[in-house]
Amino acid sequence: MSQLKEKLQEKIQAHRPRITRLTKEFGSVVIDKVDIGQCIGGARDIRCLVTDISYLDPQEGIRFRGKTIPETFEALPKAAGSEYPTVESFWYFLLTGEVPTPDQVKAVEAEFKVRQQVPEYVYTALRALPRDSHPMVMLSVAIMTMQKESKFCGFYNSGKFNKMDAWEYVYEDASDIVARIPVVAAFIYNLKYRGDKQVAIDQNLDMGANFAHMIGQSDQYKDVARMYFILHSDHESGNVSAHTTHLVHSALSDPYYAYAAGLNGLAGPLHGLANQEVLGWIMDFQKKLNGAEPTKENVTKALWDTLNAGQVVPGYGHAVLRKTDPRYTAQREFCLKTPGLKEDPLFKLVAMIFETAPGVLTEHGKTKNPWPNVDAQSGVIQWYYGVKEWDFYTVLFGVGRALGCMANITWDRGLGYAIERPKSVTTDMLEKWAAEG
Ligand code: NMX
Ligand code: MLT
Repeated sequence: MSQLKEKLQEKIQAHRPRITRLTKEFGSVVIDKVDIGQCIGGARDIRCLVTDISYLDPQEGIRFRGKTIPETFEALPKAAGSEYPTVESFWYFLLTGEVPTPDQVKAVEAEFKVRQQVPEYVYTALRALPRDSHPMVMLSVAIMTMQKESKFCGFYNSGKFNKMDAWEYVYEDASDIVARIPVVAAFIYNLKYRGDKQVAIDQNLDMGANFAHMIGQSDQYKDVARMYFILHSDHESGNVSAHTTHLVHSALSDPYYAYAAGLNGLAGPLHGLANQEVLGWIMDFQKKLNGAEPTKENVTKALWDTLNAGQVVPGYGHAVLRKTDPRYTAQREFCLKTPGLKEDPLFKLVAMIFETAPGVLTEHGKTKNPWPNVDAQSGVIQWYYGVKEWDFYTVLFGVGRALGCMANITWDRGLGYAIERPKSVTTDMLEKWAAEG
C-alpha cells in the first residue's frame, strides 16, 4: 500500500465513528428548511450535502481543507525552482487534509508516473471521432473509454464486494484518472490543434510541468498549469460537476462513469464552459471595435447590448459567492506580477470589464452577485501564453476538477454515503401548500 493510501486509510477509519454517531444519535436534528422558491429555483442554498474537502463561504470564497487559496499556496511544498506547489502535493493535501512533507510529495509523483500511462485504445478512440468534435466531448469519451480499466467495477463483480473496503478500489481508479487526465488532455490538444503532433511524457517532470511540456509550452507555463489545476479543483459539493460526479457514484457507478458524467455537466455554458464564453465575448467585442481603443464607455455599451439581448455576461455572477471570486483574484495577481502579461491588451481589457461590469450588472438589477467568478480571468492567461484555442479552456478546467471530484468520491465510499435520492413533488402539491400558507 502506498504511503498516501495508508495515510488515507488511517484518516477514513478515524472519521467513520463521527458519521456513525451523527447518523445514529443526531439523525433527526434539523439543519435547514425548504421553501417553494428553492424547490423551483435549483435547490439554491439548501444544506443537504456533506464534504470535508472544501467549503465555500459566500463572502470569503473557497477554503480547501480549511485553508484559503493564499494559505494553501503558502503551506504546500513547492515544485523545484517555483513558488507554486506541485499538483501532486495538492492531491495529497485534498485527500488527507495534511500538508505533505517533500518526501511524501515525491512518493505521490512516483506513483503518478506509474499510473499515468494511458492505454493505446483511448487514443484510437479519440482519433476515430470527427476532428471538429468539441474537446469536452473528446475528454468525456476518453474517460468513458477507460471504464474497462475500473478496479472498483472489478471489485464489485468479484463476488467479494463489501462496503468497508470499497473505498480502496475507488482510490485506485481516482488516482489513475487524476494521473492520466492531463496526459489525455495534452493528446486532445495536440490532436485537434497541432496536427496530431504528439509529445511523449517526460518522466522527470511533475504533473503541471509535464502538461506544459506535452502541449509544447514554455517553462513559464509550468506554473500556469500548476496554478490553474489547483485553483479549479474543488468548489464544495453543490456545483454541477462535483454534484453530478457524487450523484452518479452514489449508485455505485465506478469513478469513470461518474467523472464522465461530471465532465458533461462542466461542459454547460452556465458552468465550466463560461471560460470559453468569456473569450468569445471579448473577441466579438474587439471585432465590433474595429481597431478602436476599448474605453469604459464602449465596454459599458457592449455589456448593455449583451444584457438587452437577454444573454448573461459570462464570467460574472455566482450561485453561492457574493463577492469577487478569490480564484479570480489569484489569477489577476498572477497577471499583475508577470512582466508582459500585465501590459497585455487583453489583460487590460479584462481589467476594464472588472471595473465596469459590476456597476452595470447592479444597475441591471437581476443578478444577486455582480462580481467576477473564476472564468472571467482564466482565458486571458491561456491566451497570453499562446493557448488561443478557447474551446479547449473547459478541458483545462476538467483536468483540475478531477482532483476535487475524485477526492470527494473516495471519501464518499470511505464513509459509506448512501445512494442520493431526493424527493420530488408536483405543481398541484406546491399550489396546495401555497394556498395553505
Ligand atoms: N449576466 C446577466 N444576468 C445574470 C448574470 C450575469 N452574469 N448572472 C445572473 N444573472 C441573472 C440570472 O440569469 C437570473 O435571471 P432570471 O431571473 O431572468 O432567470 C437572475 O440574474 C438571478 O440569478 P442569480 O440568482 O444571481 O444567479 P444563479 O444562482 O441563478 O446563477 C450563474 C448563477 C453563475 C449561473 C449566473 O450568475 C450566470 O449565468 N453567470 C454567467 C455564466 C457564468 O459565468 N458561469 C460560470 C460560473 C462559475 N463556473 O465556472 O461554473
Ligand atoms: C465551480 O467552480 O464549480 C463554479 O464556481 C460553480 C459553482 O461553484 O457553483
